[in-house]
Amino acid sequence: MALSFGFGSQVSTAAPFTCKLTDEKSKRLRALLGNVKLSLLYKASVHGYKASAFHKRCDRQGPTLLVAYNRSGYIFGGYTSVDYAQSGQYVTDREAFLFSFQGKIPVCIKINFGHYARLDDVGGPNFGQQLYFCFNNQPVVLNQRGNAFSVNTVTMYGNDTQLTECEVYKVKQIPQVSGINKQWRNVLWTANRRAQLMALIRNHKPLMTSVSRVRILMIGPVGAGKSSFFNSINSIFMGRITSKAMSGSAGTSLTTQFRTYPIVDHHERRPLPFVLCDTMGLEEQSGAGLDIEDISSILQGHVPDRYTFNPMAPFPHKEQRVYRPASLQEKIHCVVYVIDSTNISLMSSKLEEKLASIRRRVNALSIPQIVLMTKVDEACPLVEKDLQNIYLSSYIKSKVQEVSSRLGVPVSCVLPVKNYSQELELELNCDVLLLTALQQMLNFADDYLDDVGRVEYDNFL
Ligand SMILES: Nc1nc2c(ncn2[C@@H]2O[C@H](COP(=O)(O)OP(=O)(O)OP(=O)(O)O)[C@@H](O)[C@H]2O)c(=O)[nH]1
Ligand SMILES: [Mg+2]
Repeated sequence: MALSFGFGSQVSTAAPFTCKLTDEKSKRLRALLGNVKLSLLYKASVHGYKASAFHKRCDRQGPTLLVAYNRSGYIFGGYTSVDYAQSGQYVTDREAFLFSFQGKIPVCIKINFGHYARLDDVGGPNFGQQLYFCFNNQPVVLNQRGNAFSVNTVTMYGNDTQLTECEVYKVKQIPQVSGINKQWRNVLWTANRRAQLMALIRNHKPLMTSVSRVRILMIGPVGAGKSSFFNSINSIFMGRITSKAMSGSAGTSLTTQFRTYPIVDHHERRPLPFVLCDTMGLEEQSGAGLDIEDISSILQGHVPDRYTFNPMAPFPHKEQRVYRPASLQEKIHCVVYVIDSTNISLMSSKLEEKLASIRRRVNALSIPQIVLMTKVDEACPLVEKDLQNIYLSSYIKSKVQEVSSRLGVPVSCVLPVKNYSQELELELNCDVLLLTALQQMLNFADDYLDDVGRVEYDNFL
C-alpha cells in the first residue's frame, strides 16, 4: 500500500519514505513555480544513485524539481518543465533554471538564451550538459564548463562535489480556484490605465510654483538598474526603446558622472515635470563607488550635471559656489534606492551599513524615500513568463518584505519593476509597472514640497 506523508499540504510522498526538504524550503521553492504541489518521486539515499534507478521513477512524469544536498550543507538543484524520457535528444526548455539556497532564499539562475536545457540521455539528471547530478552513478555533482547556465560553483555548492542526498519531485500545477492566489497589490494591466498614468504624469504640477520640475535621485549598488530605469521611462515617453544613458555590466560602475536627465514627452513636445538624476553605483569598500559625502552634496543641490565622481575625493565643497545656497528647484525632492531583486540576499553587511548611513542623511533632510526593486523577471520564473504574475508571486512578495526589512523602508514604499533591458519594442505590462512607480515618486516629491511649504508658512507667521 502506498503511504502518503510529507510536510505541509503541498508536499507529498507516494511511497513510504520521507522528504528531506523542509516545509519552509519547499514553500520557498514552490513560490518560484506558481501554485504547485510537489510529490517525491526519487530519493537517491533510498533508491540508489544509479541513473537507471532515477529514470525508473522520474521518466515521463512531466515537470520535475531536483533538490540536492552536499556534505557542506548546501541545498541546490534545478527545475525542468520537460519530461525525462531517455530520448537521446537535446531539450529546449526556456523555463529551466538552477537554484541554490542562500540562507532562507533560493537564488535562481535562469537558463541563458539560445542554449539547450539538457541532453535527455540515459545518464543521471543533467542541466545544460553542464551540471551533472549523481554523475557516473555516484553521489557526486560535476560541473563541466559550459554556457547554458552562469554557474558559480562556490556560491552554488561551496565547491563541495560530494552529495549526501538527491531528491526529485514531480511538480504539479494546482488548478486555480478563485481567491487562492490573490493579488497582493492591485494593478490594472490595460492600455487605458497606461494612458491614464501617462496623462497624470504629464499634467502633474509640483505643489510649489518655485519648482517647475521635481528632482528624483537614484542611488544604488553597481549594476542595479539605475540608468536602465531612466532609459525605460525615457523610452515610454519617446514611444520607442531608447538608451541615452549608458547601461550594462562591468565590475565597477558604468556610470561615472552625475547626470540630471529631463525627459521630453514626444507627443506634446514639451519637458515633463520631473528630472531623473543618475549616479555612480555604490560599492561596499570605502574609497570605491559613489561616496556618501557626494550624496549629501547632491541632496542639497550643489552638484552640477555631468560632474565626474572621484571616489577618492568627494565633491569639492569649498572651491565652488557653495556660498550661494541652492534653490529649492536644485535640491532633491525624492530619493529612490534602486536594488536588484536577484541580489538582495547576497547584499553584504558593509553595503547594507553604507545604505543605512545614506538613509540617516536623507532622513535628516526629511526627503521621502522609495525602493525600486528591479529585475523581477530574472528573480522569478513565473514573472519572467508573464509580468502580470508579479503580484501573484509569493516569491516576489518575500523579496519585497526582505528588502523592506534590510533597508528599513516600509513595505508599501517598495516598488518592484522590470526595466527595459533586451526588448526592441515597448510592452504594455512593463510600462504600467514603471509608470506606477514613477507616479508614486511624483506623489512623494509633492509630500516633501508640501512639508517645505508648511515650514516656510510657519516661519512667515
Ligand atoms: N532582466 C533585467 N535586466 C535589467 C533590469 N534592469 C537593468 N537590467 C540590466 O542590468 C544591467 C545593469 O543595468 P544598469 O542600468 O547599467 O545599472 P546601473 O545601476 O546604472 O549600474 P552602474 O551605473 O554600473 O552603477 C544592464 O545589463 C541592464 O540591461 C531589469 O529590470 N531586468
Ligand atoms: Mg548606471
